[in-house]
Amino acid sequence: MSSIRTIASKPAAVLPAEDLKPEKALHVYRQMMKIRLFEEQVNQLYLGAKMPGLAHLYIGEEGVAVGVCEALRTDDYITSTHRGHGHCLAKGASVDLMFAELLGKVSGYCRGKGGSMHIADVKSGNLGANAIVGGSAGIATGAALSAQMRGTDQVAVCFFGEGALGQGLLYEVMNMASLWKLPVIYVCENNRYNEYTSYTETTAGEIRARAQAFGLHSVVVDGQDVRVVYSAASSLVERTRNSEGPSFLQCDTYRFHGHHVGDIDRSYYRSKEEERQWQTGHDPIKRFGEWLVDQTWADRSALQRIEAEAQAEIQAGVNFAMKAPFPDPGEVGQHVYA
Ligand SMILES: Cc1ncc(C[n+]2csc(CCOP(=O)(O)OP(=O)(O)O)c2C)c(N)n1
Repeated sequence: MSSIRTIASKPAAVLPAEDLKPEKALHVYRQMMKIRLFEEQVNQLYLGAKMPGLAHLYIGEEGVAVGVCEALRTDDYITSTHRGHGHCLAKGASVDLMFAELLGKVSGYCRGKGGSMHIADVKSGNLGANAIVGGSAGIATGAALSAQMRGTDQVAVCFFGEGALGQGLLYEVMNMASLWKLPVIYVCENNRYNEYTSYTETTAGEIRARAQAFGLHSVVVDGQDVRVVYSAASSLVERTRNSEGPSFLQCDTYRFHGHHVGDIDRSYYRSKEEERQWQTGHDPIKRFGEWLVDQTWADRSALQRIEAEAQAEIQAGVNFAMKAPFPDPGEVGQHVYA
C-alpha cells in the first residue's frame, strides 16, 4: 500500500499561496525548523533519561501547524492534542518555557505540572493541549461561541488527529457550530495512524464527508506542502472572520517517528520502506527549502544560517530548563482541578 500515491492523487483544493512574501516565507521556514530541532532535542532528553514520562513527536507534520498558525492572529485561539509541541511553538510559545514544562520545572508553562501533553499558553492564544483524544473540540467550540457572544472577530482553531473522528464529542460540536455559525475551524491532521492502527481500519468512508454532513465548508490539502496549508488556512480564516460559519480542513500528513518516543519497533504496523519514502520524498521542510531556493528568496547558506540560529535557540532553551528548579512539593495540590 503506498500512502504517497493517495495524497499525490488528491487535487489541492486551493491555489498555492500567492500572498506568501519573501520575509514571511523565511519566517515560515524558521518556524518549521525550530519545531523540528525542538522535537529532536526532546527525543534526546528522553533517551538520556532527563525527561519524565513520554512525548509524542510532531516531526514530519510541521507544515500543518505552521501553515495554519501563520494564518492566525495572536488573539485567535487554538486547542491542541497529545502531539502538541508543534502547535504551541507555531502559535508563539517560547522554547525555554516549553522545555522547562517538559522537564517538570517550576518555570514551565504550567509550573511543571502539565508536562508534554498539557501545555497551555493563554498569552499566545493557546488554550491548551489535551491528552484526551478529541477532548479539545469542545474547548475550541466554546471559545468560538465566546468570541461570537463578545462580538469580536476572533477565530478558534481546533487541531486533532484523525483518531478523534471516532469521538462523539466532535460530531456534537460540529453540529452546534454549524447551527450557530460559530467562528471555528476544525483542522484534522490525518497522519494515517491512530496509535498503532492504520486509519483505514478505523475510519469508514471519506473523512471530509463527515464534516460536510453537518454543512461545514470542507477542504482537503497536502499537509506536506506548507504553502498550500497556509493558503487554505488563510482563506478559511477570512471566511470565518466574515461570519460565514465553521469549516473543516483536512491536512494529509505523516509522522516520521513512532507514536511516542518509546515506540521504536514499528514494523508490525508499518514498514520501514513506507517510512523511508515519506522521510525522503515528503519532508515539508526540505520541500519548502527547495522552493525558497528555486524562487531565489534564499540560498543554501541562508537556510543553513536559519538552522544554526534555531539550533542556538533550542540549546539555550534546554540549558535554561535544566538549570530551573522543580516546584516546591508543598504546591502539589495547587492549580489542579478535577
Ligand atoms: C479518549 C481517548 N481514548 C484513547 C486514548 C489513547 N490514545 C492516545 S493517542 C491515541 C491515538 C490518537 O490518534 P490520532 O488522533 O490520529 O492522533 P495521532 O497520535 O496520530 O497524532 C489513542 C487511542 C486517549 N488518549 N483518549
